[in-house]
Amino acid sequence: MKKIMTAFVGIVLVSSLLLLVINRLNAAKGYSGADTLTVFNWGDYIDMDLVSQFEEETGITVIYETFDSNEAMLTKIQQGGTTYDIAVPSEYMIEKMMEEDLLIPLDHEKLPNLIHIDERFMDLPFDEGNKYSVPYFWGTVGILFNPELLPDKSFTSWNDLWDPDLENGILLIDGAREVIGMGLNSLGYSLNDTNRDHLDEALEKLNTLTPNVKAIVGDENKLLMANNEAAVSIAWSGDARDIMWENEALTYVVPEEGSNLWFDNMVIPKTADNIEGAHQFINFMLDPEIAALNTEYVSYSTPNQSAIELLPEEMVGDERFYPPAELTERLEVYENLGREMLSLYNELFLQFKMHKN
Ligand code: N2P
Repeated sequence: MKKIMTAFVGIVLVSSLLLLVINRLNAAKGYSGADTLTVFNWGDYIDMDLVSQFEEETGITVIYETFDSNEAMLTKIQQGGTTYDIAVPSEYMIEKMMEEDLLIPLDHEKLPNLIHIDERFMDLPFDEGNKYSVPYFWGTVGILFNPELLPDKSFTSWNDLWDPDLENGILLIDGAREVIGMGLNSLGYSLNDTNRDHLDEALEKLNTLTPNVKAIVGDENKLLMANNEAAVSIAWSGDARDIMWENEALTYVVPEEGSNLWFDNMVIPKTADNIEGAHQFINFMLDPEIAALNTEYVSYSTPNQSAIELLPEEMVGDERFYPPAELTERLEVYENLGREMLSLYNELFLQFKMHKN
């Protein structure tokens, strides 16, 4: 018995010592004991080679999952079944998540690369002082179209989409704010309108667009447009940019009545298990060279000023995708309209989809 005890104590001692050494080594490399990191991001929104590079540099294994709307992302985080360490919501959703106490405050001391972000994208009203979120990409919503397939058409207004010649020709984004917003904007109302009559009017107007709607799509939008399978699509600017590299016939416009200006930021949700690793990941993505490579890959507009200096002029000098402040002034950022209003937007979008089918 004594022998067994001695052996047991010995094993405990040796393994504690080993653990101590491992921890020291890990600390020297700058990461905590947790060795996985779960990242929850929009589809097609990162260069996966950079994720591998992060894994190599830190020894952390990244579990990567995607979503296709802010609403879908929120539901998964609220359910709490997965330990998401990083998520990338848009501004109105960040505000809503803050309100619902779903986010962990960031430690700016662990994010030295924050200095590379253009001041224009810092300290925005949805998260003053960037307490909970840091910029990832930004952009607009507009009309992507193919002039070769539609030689006599031009698009300057949302109302141009109601042209009967476009029957079964338009792809829509699968997003409640985007589609209802388009209906509101086409009537001259705000994207943040909360007047029930205006919202009903927007739905009625959208219902009259259905003969022209070919499909309501997610990331397959890009493939369909690149392959000339549809002539027009409502698109986020970066997706439009991405397809335009592939199919040079296409072009992108932000309608004159206005549209949406959006900001997607990285956050650490309350579901996080590896807060230390999450900060490392955010700081890694903010590194100018990494941000530049990521921007080249996804084609969205980067808020990282130091990365912009590393990127080709044909990319960052294009005002359709890097609109100056004078142009963004007439655009609207989605506001967090509160639980009831956001459900109403979702409900109206659902009714529109049902009407379409
Ligand atoms: C990337 C989607 C970008 C999200 N496919 C726009 N907020």
